[in-house]
Amino acid sequence: MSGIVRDGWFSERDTFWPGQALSIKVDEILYDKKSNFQDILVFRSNRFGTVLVLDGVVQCTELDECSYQEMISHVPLFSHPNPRKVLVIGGGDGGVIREVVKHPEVEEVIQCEIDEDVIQVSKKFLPSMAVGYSSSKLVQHIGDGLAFMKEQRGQFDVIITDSSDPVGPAQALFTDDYYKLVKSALKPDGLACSQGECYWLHLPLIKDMLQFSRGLFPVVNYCSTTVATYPCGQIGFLLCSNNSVTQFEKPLRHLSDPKSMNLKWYSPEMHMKSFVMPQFVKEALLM
Ligand code: SPM
Repeated sequence: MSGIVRDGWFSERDTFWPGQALSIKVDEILYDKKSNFQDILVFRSNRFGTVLVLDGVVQCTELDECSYQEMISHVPLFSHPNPRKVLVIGGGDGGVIREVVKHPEVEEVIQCEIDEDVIQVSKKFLPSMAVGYSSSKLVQHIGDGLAFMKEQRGQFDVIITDSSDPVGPAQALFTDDYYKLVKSALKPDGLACSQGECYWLHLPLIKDMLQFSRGLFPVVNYCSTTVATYPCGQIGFLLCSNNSVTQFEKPLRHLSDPKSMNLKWYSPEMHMKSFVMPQFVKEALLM
């Protein structure tokens, strides 16, 4: 069972986090339709601003999206010495594109998003995220991320997979086969960052992903951020590099002027601290 709106409250109920549900008071439903791939719901909430929900699961809210979009983008980009060509798989709301194009080194961003309706809905209701879509650096493909990845070889400095959870359309993006494709789509010194789920809920899944990634890449790591409207308030990112000298925990380049990048969450300190894990996670993930 997925999220529902009842008596003016949205509840995020899902079998992926049994026995718990975040609820948000709905002030106005702005959009509620089924696309070819999923249910898309957008509502306005006094507490969190505009909220985007796919298949009953919160993807982003105006209040707390910064902690996710900035970390999934800037941790990998600041770990690369010269990220010129970037691929974003998913990220239909546009927030990751918004962050990636802030890097002057980035010359081209290719996005592959399966659901064009999410892009259109974001342009209409989430302009502060969709602003990235006006960048001249962006080349867009509408299609399946896995199929797109099969056609790429040794091209990208950085690949960011901004997916929903591994249920429905995004399931394939959490598999060994997908990471093999990521590896070969990267340049020999390229690196990747993917939505890496929550350690309170999905430790076995994260463990499995780390295990198969360690068999493919010389450098693998996991970092964490807090997102108030995600289950348990935590989500992680899986980082993999083809380059054996990559040290994800230490940003390679520093912001000359943090204000000019209009950052709300990311800083070099947040970058470094995001790799500090609780003891039970370190033990489970052999970090
Ligand atoms: N650009 C923002 C898209 C967000 N993609 C990740 C959404 C994850 C939502 N579920 C979190 C559940 C944690 N187990």
